[in-house]
Amino acid sequence: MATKSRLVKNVSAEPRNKISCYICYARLDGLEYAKVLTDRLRHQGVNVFVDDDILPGEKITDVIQNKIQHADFFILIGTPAAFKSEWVKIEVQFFYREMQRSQQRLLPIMFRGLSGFEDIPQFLQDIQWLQEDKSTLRDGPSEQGLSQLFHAVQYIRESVTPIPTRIRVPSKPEKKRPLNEGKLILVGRGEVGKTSLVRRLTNDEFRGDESKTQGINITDWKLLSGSDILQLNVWDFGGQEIMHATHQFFLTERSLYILVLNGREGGEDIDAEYWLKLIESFGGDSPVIIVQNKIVQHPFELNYRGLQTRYPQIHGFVKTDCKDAVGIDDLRQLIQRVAAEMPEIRMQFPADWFAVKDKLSLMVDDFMGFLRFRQICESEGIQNESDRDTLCWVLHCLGIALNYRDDPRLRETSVLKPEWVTNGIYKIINAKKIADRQGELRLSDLNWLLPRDRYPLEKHLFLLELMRKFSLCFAFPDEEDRYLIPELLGKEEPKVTEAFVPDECLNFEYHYAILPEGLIPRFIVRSHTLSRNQERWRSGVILSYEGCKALVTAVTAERRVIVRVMSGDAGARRRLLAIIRYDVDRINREFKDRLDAQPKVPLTDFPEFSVDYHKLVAFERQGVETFPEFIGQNVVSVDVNELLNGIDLATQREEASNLIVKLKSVFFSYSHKDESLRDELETHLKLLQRQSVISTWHDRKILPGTEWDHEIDQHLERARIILLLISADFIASDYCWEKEVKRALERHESGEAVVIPVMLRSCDWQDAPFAKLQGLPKEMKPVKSWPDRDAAWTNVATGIREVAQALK
Ligand SMILES: Nc1nc2c(ncn2[C@@H]2O[C@H](COP(=O)(O)OP(=O)(O)OP(=O)(O)O)[C@@H](O)[C@H]2O)c(=O)[nH]1
Ligand SMILES: [Mg+2]
Repeated sequence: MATKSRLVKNVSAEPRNKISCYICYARLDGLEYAKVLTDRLRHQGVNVFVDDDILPGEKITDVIQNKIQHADFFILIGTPAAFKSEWVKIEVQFFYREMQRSQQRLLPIMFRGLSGFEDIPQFLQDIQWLQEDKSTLRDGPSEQGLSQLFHAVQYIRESVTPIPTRIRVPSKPEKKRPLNEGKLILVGRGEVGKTSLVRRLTNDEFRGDESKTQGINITDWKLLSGSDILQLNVWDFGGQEIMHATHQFFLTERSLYILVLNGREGGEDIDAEYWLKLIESFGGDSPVIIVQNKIVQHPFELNYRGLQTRYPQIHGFVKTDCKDAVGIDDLRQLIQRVAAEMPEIRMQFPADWFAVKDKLSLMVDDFMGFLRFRQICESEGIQNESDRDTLCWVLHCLGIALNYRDDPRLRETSVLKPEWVTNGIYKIINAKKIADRQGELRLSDLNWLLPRDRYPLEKHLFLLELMRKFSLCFAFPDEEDRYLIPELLGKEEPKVTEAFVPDECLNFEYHYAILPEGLIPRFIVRSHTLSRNQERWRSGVILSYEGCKALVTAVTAERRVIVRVMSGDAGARRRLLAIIRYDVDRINREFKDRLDAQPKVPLTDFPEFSVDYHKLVAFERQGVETFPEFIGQNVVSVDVNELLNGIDLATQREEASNLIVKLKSVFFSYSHKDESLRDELETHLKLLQRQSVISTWHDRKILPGTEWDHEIDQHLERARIILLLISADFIASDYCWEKEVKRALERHESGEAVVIPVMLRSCDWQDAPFAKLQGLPKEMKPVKSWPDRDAAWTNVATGIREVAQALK
């Protein structure tokens, strides 16, 4: 008993300004950590109680209870053994009881990479744990962990007000203050006075000879809001059209937009709509202020109410003149008011977030990898992943480090210098050599297009993928390193289009509610084998197939895509149209039907009038043979069958509606050296795909990140038809030979699949194991040796169709 009272007395005798703690741990796996932690805390002047200073003869539970009662906080070393230990359980129970009565704090520590936490009591689960690496159990607490603990101790020591029972372990004393920083973006056509406005707002000066802004100018502008200073990072974009393409990268959300308009050329409301749509699509619901500049020289009015109804994010209109300093104060005040109300600008920002932001603002690099960002965050004590993500997003919106984190192909890189992106992309879209190649570019072209010191190899893909995200380029299907840059195609429609007189063509149209600019470039990349050596321009393309030619062109003003097929025989024309429709339908689906595309069939005698394709098909199913249509001043009778048969034969429409369930999967086994021939064959098989006779698969369809050999195996196992594309390279390829051919022939033998050798190039194949199989094209004459390549492919496609249709 005496011993007990001595101990109690000792404990109580500790000076009250000395912080005390109790360390709870399991000997089995927490001893090392507890020992080092005890030393380090004692070294910091903390009075530490552990259970090994119990004297012989003392009643253990009494002593423990006493120590816990007198500790300011309770450190729990949460190892798996701890949660199974009866002693730990008792200690935690004591603490829990104590916690109800007094102001004790709990500091639990957990170890990453360990399991066995299923038994944690509920009250421990909803508390912030300090995280350590499991290696610290062997090596002792990390410096990071200790510093967090010391912060917590400090926090307790400095607190005057009663401390909440369960404190969150702060990474540093959690001092937050408002960010008071935001991004102000000026947009508008060239020479409307954007730069002049920035100069007036920030310095109150005006230059009559302001030069055109090249790219982007960024200025810091500080303005007073109550007792706070707000910093706005002002982004002033060059307004010339060539730059619009790259500006979209920087039109971020949660920014304040100033749209500058002039009244000189008329059509200001339309101009306003154009920019407001652009702001809306990139900036979301960011606030917008509309400035009517040069108002003294060219006064003009806008439909305020109409605009504001359609774009509720408009926060006001101001008439200004930079030369005469008219309206500048009003604009300044409005900016200040709107900015001060933006929650993003006012958000509470922890001290360590400020530290990261300041570090990044001072960096001279053009870009930064995600790993580097993580290191910087960690060095400032930001460990938590979701904190890091939020900070990353805020830095993006502020324009300090742009990171397109929604896109897995882009999120690894943050752009620190916007001109790094814009200069690189201008170099690409201004390359004459690429323009000469009809805008086709390979990833490897960036080696000579871009200076290596500023654009290292590993960043080339980032630039192209960024362009792709913003529809500045389009990837060819199944060839991830090959792109089309529409900017490098001519704008003007070539003269050959005049030959496509509607009366002499097979006509088809798509009418759209919204016709996106990227539709034709998307179509070009999909159908590229058919437009090789033909004309391509920004809004259209000529295709060639089996002796016929097709014109596919977008008429932006009417929101239509027009298809005209001429020459060749009727069957070939229908086949080409079917291929075109297959591709256009696929693209329309990529836009998830937001475009509301309506396929239309122009009337044979009045090609300027068209009827709904789906309506015709429905009439046909219901047995309606003719129906009246109002044309100009007259009513004409439309023959359903005649009109539809011009597009595709009744038998094919029937097949299309019946065959879906019987779709046969086709697997291509080929050498990568024959890629372009495989491409051509696939184009010719589109007709069968459109009619839902087959679906095709080859290894270029493997998504990045998947196990390719597993994918290949799966598709090979599932295929009903296996095409062996024969050439000397195919025969020489070990993989094709040993894996694919072997397995294909086994499946053929067992009747599960049909193997068809397709002779691409002449080679020695007579002794090959597939020599006894029926091959294509006829007489096994290599596709490359046919004088008419289309005829060879048609022969192959017909053979495949017959096999597919004969399969049950
Ligand atoms: N009279 C008058 N002239 C102006 C005003 N604002 C700008 N200017 C003149 O208009 C011309 C274009 O002004 P900028 O400020 O360079 O226009 P910008 O929109 O920045 O042009 P870009 O950088 O090419 O997009 C310059 O010669 C300016 O001096 C104005 O309010 N009144
Ligand atoms: Mg300018």
